[in-house]
Amino acid sequence: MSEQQDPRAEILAALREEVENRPPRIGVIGVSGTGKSSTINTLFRTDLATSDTVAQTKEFEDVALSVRFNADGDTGADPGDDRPHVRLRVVDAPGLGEDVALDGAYLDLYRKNLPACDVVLWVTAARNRAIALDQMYLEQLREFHDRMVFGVNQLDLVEPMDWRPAYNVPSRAQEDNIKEIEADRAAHLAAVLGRDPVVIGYSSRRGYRMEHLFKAILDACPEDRRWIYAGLKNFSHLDFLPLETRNKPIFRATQRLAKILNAPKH
Ligand SMILES: Nc1nc2c(ncn2[C@@H]2O[C@H](COP(=O)(O)OP(=O)(O)O)[C@@H](O)[C@H]2O)c(=O)[nH]1
Ligand SMILES: [Mg+2]
Repeated sequence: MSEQQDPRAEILAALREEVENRPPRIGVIGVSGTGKSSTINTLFRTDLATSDTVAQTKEFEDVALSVRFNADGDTGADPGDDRPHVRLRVVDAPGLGEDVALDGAYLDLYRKNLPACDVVLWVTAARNRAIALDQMYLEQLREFHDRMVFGVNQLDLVEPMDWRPAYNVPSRAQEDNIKEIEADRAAHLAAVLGRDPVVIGYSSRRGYRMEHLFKAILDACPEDRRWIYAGLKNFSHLDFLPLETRNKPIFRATQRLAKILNAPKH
């Protein structure tokens, strides 16, 4: 069927136009140092400034991305190939709680910038159990509650800090603590939100559970804009793994085994 006769072509053109004019926009906010910029860098292979020591993000940084997901996890592919591109915008925010003198202005910036975001990811850090600061800020950002999902980052640092690098997963003991941490944060956040929040534990440094986080972000998009995100769903969990992990012999061997086991039987 030629493109002219195909009614789907017309619909696709309309969709394309809407995405061009108002691309999907994801806001990433939360307290300073939780790993907002790092999370964006891991999810989208961007190069936003992060810092081990002082607050680095001072302005809202609205980054236009053209993401090309790697279905096979191969980053060495020819950039001219025809894997699908997805356009979206990600907004990196300055962290709250950096200094009491800055919070008022930052909250104003949040209120100014967040209305343009379809989804807001609120990042917390797993080791920080003092959630009162987050609750206080959330009280002041009520109008955005319905589009928020919550990330608990830095799972690799959960006690007893015995991450299993060969498999890129937490130890059994960490796993138990992670469950408790997620349940605890969910309960404290629910008290402010008046509903059960979506809480996703992950590690941006390790590239662990980034695909869960990404799926939760897509699912949190308001109904009327959700279709715009449909094109973003064609990614593989391998897209979120750091190259370092993907290149580990044990990881490659596991991948090969999975391929053999999943191969169609004749
Ligand atoms: N161990 C660990 N450190 C992380 C993780 N994510 C971020 N960090 C570190 O946390 C610090 C603050 O990160 P940054 O992205 O600048 O935080 P932001 O202020 O929220 O943007 C940096 O030292 C990061 O390397 C993680 O998953 N695990
Ligand atoms: Mg930052």
